Amino acid sequence: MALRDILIHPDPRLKRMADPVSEITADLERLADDMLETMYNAPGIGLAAPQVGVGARLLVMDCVKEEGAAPRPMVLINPEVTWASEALNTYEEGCLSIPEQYADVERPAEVEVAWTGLDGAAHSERFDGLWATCVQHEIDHLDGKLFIDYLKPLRRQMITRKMVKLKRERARA
Ligand code: K1U
Ligand code: ZN
Repeated sequence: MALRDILIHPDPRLKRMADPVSEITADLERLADDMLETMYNAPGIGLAAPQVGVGARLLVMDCVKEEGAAPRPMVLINPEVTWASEALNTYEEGCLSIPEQYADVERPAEVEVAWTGLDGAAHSERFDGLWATCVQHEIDHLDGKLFIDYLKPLRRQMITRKMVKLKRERARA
């Protein structure tokens, strides 16, 4: 397993629609392992392949937060929201591609998601709470959408300027 570099916004690779995965290969298994390690190391609760520069519809997540609880690493290939609740939930979201910036985002409180697992089997599950927020945030990444795209243009521009500055500073260091 290896840590992968996480792309920082703005980057054109974060704005592209990711391609469906057509075959589960050893490379894809390695990518999923690396992404889980990168996510836990960050630390984060989710990570989508475009964030590590891979334009494939694959995401990982683990929203278990309770101290001492068993982790639940999940790998979702070609995930699709098949049902969304009318009830909405607001959560203060962050993003590993937009470090240290947080904002309230309103999304469906519950979603049902269908996906293919690393074993090639079809899965479907209803998510709520933080899991629902996270899986929608990650599927947005696969569609080239960031949580700041839900904000007013001025706030989005301010955050983007901060990220441009951060990238410039990191490049100099
Ligand atoms: O996709 C990402 O950039 C990961 C992101 C996922 C996410 C966070 C909050 C709401 C929706 C989706 C993160 O993991 S940011 C880091 C974070 O939230 C966190 C870090 C350590 C402990 C708990 C949470
Ligand atoms: Zn994100």
